[in-house]
Amino acid sequence: MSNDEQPDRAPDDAPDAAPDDVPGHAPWDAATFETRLRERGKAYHIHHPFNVMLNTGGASAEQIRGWVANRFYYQVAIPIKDAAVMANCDDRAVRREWVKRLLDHDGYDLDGPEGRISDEGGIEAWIRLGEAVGLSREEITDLRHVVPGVRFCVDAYVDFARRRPWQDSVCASLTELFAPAIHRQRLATWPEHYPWIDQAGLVYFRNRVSQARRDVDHGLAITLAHFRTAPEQRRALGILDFKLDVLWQMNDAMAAAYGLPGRAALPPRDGARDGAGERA
Ligand code: AHQ
Repeated sequence: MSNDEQPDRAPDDAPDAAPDDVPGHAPWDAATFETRLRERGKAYHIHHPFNVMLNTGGASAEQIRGWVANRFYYQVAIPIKDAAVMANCDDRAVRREWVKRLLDHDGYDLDGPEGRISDEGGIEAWIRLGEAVGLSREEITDLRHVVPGVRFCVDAYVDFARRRPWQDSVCASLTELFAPAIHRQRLATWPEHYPWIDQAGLVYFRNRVSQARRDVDHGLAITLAHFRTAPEQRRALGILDFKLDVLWQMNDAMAAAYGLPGRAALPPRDGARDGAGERA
């Protein structure tokens, strides 16, 4: 069953179902709809055991390096995903705002009326995070550490943005409703738990706190305005559930590869790729 025919992901017996969640009910007003979206935060990957391990000081240097190297694949996919959203979007005002997300990650060098403005971008900042945790630029950027499960999750997200109406991708980006908390959590805990990591490497998280807020203000307004009928609003919850699954499953794959407290990592597969073959 393709995603497009996928039934609403919010089953009527969902734990947060309320009488107005049953088919045929009237659409939620904007405040209620926003509350329903925010209630999904219970499934956000801040609660995943791998993230809890990272942010409570339980991670080894190898687990941190594995997380940074694997999440790099997600980071470099974000501007590609956002370019797909823009390619599908026929609304210039939306694109004028959405393009900021690409620039946040890819960086820019622009000649403005007051002279040149430039920023190295979030991808470069993530590489600096990688170097701060002991990875080389080369082993970060050649993706040698990215495990198949992370790759599949990220590729599914990019493919979603390429195939679905741009408003669906705007809705999917709303996992960032919960992102400022996870970035603040890292900024608050990593220096104490991992003093060996140069704090200059944490600048990505610092930048994302405000960028995520700006993204969410824009994405939430579009989502609340676009998904109007009750079935559309339930479908929006299903889209958010899909993206929450993307983030959660990435952590599952990293936990399998690098272990959790009290749980050993799964042995690497025999004949693991040596990088010689071109990715399909
Ligand atoms: O660094 C992150 C980022 O730039 C984005 C863009 C946004 C999207 O378009 O889906 N989501 C997102 C996220 C980022 N960081 C994640 C993290 O845990 O560091 C969280 C993730 C998100 O909440 O979707």
